Amino acid sequence: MTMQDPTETETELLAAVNGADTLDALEQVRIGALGRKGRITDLMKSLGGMSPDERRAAGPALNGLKDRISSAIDARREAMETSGLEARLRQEGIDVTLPVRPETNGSVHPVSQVTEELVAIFADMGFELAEGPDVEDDFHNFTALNMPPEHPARQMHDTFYLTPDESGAQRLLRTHTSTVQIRTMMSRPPPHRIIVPGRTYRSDSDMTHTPMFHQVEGLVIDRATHMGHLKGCLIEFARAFFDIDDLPYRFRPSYFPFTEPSAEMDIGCSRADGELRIGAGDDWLEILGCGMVNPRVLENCGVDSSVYQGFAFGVGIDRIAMLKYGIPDLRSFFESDLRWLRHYGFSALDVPTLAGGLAR
Ligand code: 2NM
Repeated sequence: MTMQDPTETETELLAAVNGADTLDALEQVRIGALGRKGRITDLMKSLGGMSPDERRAAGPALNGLKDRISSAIDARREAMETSGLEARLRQEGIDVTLPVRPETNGSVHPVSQVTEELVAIFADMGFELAEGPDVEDDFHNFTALNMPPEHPARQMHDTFYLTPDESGAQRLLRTHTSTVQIRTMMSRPPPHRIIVPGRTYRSDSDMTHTPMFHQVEGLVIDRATHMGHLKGCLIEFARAFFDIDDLPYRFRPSYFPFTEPSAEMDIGCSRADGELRIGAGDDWLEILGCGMVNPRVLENCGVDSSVYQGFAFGVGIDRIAMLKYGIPDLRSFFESDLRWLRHYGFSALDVPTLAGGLAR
């Protein structure tokens, strides 16, 4: 078998590569050159019948030929693919009026949803939203709230203490959002009508307690604010939140260092067959703590308690979210399980209404 001049073969093959004007035609050229019965493959096979000297001369030349043809085919293919894509992009439009795919939507966490509902209800009653830092000091979290260092109520809160700051002052994670009521009363004169949602922390962890939880606290201070205002406001809130006009309620005497008198508010429910039903039955369910702000707290904040008085309250957001939406386990709130979120989460379009229900 006589070997064709590799230079001639190369010229012919390159012409064929550059002459191919479809991907299919280019593939035929590739098979004709490098396939099992291709021209270059044949030339490679002929090396076997050569003398060692001939092979030493022809081998590298053939390998070079094979590489150059391979590269030329790849380059040609790439050029055709690119220009094909560009042609498609020129030709095809995008329909911007098509709806987005719904499965890419996230959902609103029940804590966020209920916070929005609470804020909407109190905003409608004229409350102003106030917020403050999670990392606090002893004064705002305890002392100003009538809990001096030796006060036994300080042990009621198992507090997370941080390393002291540069000045040596003790820092801690706030155990309630009342710190923001203190900051508000110290920063401007009465009257006050604020609602404070936020994260709170206690060193506590079991079925019904997580180390981080959420609270909404409210404060109303004016010249003649009294217990009747407290009751009217909180009854209105509970009925709006649970969306039950004749929701039964009762106020039970209680104790907090920062209020006097203090109370807890219960709403009517039934627990027949282990299922909790709110608004009917002969059982009671605690939903919040409240009271008339202790005059000592007002004085600690520079408010003249012979002129001003008022009430405050605190609601556990996670707890009433569980009650309203039938979520059984508190700890599931903070596990970030997407299946749980898809089940209990809300659409961003579920805007809370003042009646407590959802509008879409
Ligand atoms: C509660 C219950 C009762 C409360 C008191 C104050 C402040 F700062 F004005 F004194 N803020 N929040 C309060 C009163 C909180 O939570 C169960």
